[in-house]
Amino acid sequence: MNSALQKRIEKARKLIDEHDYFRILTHYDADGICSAGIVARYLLTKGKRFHVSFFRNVEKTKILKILKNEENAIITDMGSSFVDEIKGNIIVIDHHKTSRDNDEVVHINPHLFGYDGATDACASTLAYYLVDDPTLASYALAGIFGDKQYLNGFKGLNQELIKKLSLKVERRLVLYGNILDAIVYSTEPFFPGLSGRRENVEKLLESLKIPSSKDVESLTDEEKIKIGSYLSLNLIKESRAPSAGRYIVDVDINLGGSIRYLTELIDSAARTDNQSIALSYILGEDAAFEKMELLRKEYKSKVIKAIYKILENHFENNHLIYFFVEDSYLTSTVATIASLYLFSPDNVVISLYRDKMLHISARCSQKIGKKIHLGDILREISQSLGGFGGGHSVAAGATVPVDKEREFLSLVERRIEKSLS
Ligand SMILES: [Mn+2]
Repeated sequence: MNSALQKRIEKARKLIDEHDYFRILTHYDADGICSAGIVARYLLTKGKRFHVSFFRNVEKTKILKILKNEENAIITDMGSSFVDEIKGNIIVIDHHKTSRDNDEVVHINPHLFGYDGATDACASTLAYYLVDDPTLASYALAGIFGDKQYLNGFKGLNQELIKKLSLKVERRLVLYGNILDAIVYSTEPFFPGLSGRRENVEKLLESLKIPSSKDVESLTDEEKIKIGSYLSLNLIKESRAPSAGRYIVDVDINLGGSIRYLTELIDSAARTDNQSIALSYILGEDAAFEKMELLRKEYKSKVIKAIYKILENHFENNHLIYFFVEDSYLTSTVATIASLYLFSPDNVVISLYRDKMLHISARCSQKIGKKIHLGDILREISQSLGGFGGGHSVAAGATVPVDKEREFLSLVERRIEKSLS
């Protein structure tokens, strides 16, 4: 880590040492929960008090109002976009693209120090460097996995963290627990015809002579190869993402259990509006684990239902695929899954949800992300239509007035077409 960033982090530690109570404001997703949880746990061990609030969107007006009434605050996984509008005893730990900075608060963002916040560090990585407590490492990793920063290898501060903790990055079958449930509830990868189709999975296991009561961890090597190759074949044959088959074995880290699985649990709590259950687990409440497992099944069932609908019903243009979802929490999850596992990596995938506003979540492959910056595109277009948005090169979001739907889509289509042809 470079010394300028190190200095900022020390400044943040000093600010924490000087005060007894902090209001913590964070984004609601896995990286948001983990970064806030890491910081909260740190405060707890130092005998300090805190109050955590989760935000679905960066609701600037609401956040500024809260900050006005707080002496000390820590904002994680957001905040950089309005950092020049705040001052006081505030620590901002964010990794979203920015060039804004402000000496009147402690602003920790990798973009200001020569790192790329899309690949080199997420909020949880930075929170970990702040607390430097190996017992909290699994949550830093869950944040990294949650923000998909393991794709194409760990880089920057993420890689440094893994080295510092001497962790072994392995490749494994990305299924967990009971083999039958593992396939039935799998969304990453999503197995067309098997995910959400219990009877089909039962038949498959029977034909492969694998007892459906077995746990993935207790399968013999031969059984693992049998089921693994069947499933990757299923992906190659049934999915339109030719590379989807390779995801059946993927990167994981074993640190008191699979980090990928822990990430799914925290993410499911986040997306069923049970952020506090995941937070309580990070704070040491072991019983929350089982609750998260139930929430995972509940959430995965919803996601799977939505995916079958999308496969039947989506709109397709040259480099753009878009579809609607019926639950606002599904918008970004389903966009990610569709981009990785359902459609060709030559497409930009856009997931839409309508209420009083149109909520947009866009994803593309790293390959396309080298030619276009979805965050910039969505920010510019949404702002021109009276909305807001932004994000990373390969993952972004926006919100525009619902009557601007057609205009929004045609502007995005034109921008993408222009950049990719
Ligand atoms: Mn994040």
